[in-house]
Amino acid sequence: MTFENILFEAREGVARLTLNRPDKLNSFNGAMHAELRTALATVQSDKSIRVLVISGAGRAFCAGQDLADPAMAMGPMQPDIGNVVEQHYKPLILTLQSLRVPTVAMVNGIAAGAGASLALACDLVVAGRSASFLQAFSKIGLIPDTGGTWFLPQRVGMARAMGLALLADKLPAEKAAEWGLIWQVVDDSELVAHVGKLAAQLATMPTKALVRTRQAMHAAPNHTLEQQLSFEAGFMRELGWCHDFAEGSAAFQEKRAPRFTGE
Ligand code: T3D
Repeated sequence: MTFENILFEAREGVARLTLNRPDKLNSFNGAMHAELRTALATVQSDKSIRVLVISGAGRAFCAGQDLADPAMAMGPMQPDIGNVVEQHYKPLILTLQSLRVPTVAMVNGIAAGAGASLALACDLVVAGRSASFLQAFSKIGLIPDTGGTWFLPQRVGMARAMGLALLADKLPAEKAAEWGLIWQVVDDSELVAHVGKLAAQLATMPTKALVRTRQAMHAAPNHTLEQQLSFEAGFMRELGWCHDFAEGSAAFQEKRAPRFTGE
């Protein structure tokens, strides 16, 4: 599959999507959004894919919205930024959150604005030690969108979320891990190999169970404990009828490694 603003490849169960506008720090433009939709549709439909890794080309992960892209309704003649958010960023995040495979953000450099939100929308965020997270929005008179106001307080609590959002200071990767914003930080030189191993591991795991785990975790804040227990029971019922549960249980009894298929 050939794209102009992203790179996309799938091998051995691992799909790798790389934002590829390095001279613009991989900021989003309209064409990139269209290509992302196509790539994510492939991940959703290709059953051989068991995990998605998102990263950025060059020195950044993603600097958010391309502030110079005229097609994205910036400027006084087309001021409906809300429409851009509805048309591009909202579906991007909803698609990622409902994806049928686990997702990993490999944050190789700065993740700013909607780029930070993109990373936080992934199930696991692993950053290189020199990476950082920047809620750039208040610097240009906007709010943390692309799910930023949803992800931030859930991960780091209201006090830190407000500090990050209002003051728009860069949060270094190590501090982000310490605060629970992201899963892990590793040395820059080890990032690609580390995430490669992590992705290979996820690609052999019971995919449906991983995705139902994501869905259950995200549903929890809107449920009472009793509702959540019922919600969990529904997923357990479904998973109990799946191949991977039968295989996992059999492998345990037979004292061997399971061969999960994602089904
Ligand atoms: O339509 C809508 O707006 C709705 C959606 C909004 C969602 C959002 O994401 S709003 C937030 C948008 N993002 C930002 O405000 C971040 C802007 N960028 C920066 O603050 C800085 O570039 C960084 C802190 C991310 C990195 O700084 P630094 O010093 O490492 O790099 P730099 O020199 O600023 O940038 C390098 C190049 O990338 C530069 O181009 P040049 O001068 O070499 O030709 C710079 O203009 C370009 N670049 C960086 N970010 C963006 C960008 N170009 C377009 N859009 C960007 N967001």
